[in-house]
Amino acid sequence: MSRIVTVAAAQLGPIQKAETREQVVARMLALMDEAKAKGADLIVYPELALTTFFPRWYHEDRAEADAWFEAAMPNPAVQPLFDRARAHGMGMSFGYAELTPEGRHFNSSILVDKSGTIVGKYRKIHLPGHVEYDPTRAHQHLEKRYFEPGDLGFPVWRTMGGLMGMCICNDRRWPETYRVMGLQGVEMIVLGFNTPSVNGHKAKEGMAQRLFHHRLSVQAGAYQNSCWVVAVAKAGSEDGHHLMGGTLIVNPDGEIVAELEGEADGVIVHACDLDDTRFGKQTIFDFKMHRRIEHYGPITGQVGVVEPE
Ligand code: CDV
Repeated sequence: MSRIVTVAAAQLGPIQKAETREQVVARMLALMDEAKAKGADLIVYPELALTTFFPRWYHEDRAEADAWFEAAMPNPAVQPLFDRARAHGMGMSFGYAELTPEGRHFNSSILVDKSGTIVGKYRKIHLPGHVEYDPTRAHQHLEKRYFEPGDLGFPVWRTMGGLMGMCICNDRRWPETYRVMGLQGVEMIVLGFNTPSVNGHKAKEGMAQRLFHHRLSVQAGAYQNSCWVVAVAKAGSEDGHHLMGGTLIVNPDGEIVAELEGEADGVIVHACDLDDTRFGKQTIFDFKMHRRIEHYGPITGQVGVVEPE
């Protein structure tokens, strides 16, 4: 048997501060058309796809940052994405900054089915960075200032013929992210990222090592939970701040089956057979057979390290 989801990982090149939602959506539509021509039935865009990666900019008045947020989804600026995806019979996922009616702020992503209905929402749980301006850093990373941690857990949705999950950027580095979805049988995880090509704390950790850690995290998550992972970058220089690329698709054996070269807008497409997840889930990672939860208490019982006496 096979259950194919032909997925397009749609990388966005840099988005400058001055670019409007409408300009970005026009680029996303061009990628969607390219994905359709290549046979895709699901397209995945990056984290915070509609704007520049604004958490690098410090606003003393927190409310000023609300200009980067979407108060409704869909809204007039993004409606063309929903309309085109439905016309193409294509599912879609993208990240955006969410401002709720209650005034709460999240770094969110949505999953839209082929009829144009939002079937899933995820709010980023592992927020990197800091709250206050930090002069010791090469660049600011103020996600902890502008967002609160996600409050929806790591859900998995039965849609588009499979079991689909989402996470966002820094979440991909944490094994708990994948395992919580793995325990719901996830078959494909889609995620977007904005990863500065230099570590703000460690200048000598350059792009090669950053890309290595990215691949390592995603490949391990895919293999250890026997699922597909689609990881999509926003890349290139945004107003002088460089983001690495590394858009890729990983199979349930943890192998990279497609990877995009370069830092511009671009699409890679791969026919992912969701039934390829079965072998790993039924053998070495048959959780019911092999997990030993009596020894996993510290995973949920403590946050930091507790060293022995
Ligand atoms: N947007 C992110 O979450 N970026 C982080 C960086 C700051 C390390 C990442 O994990 O890629």
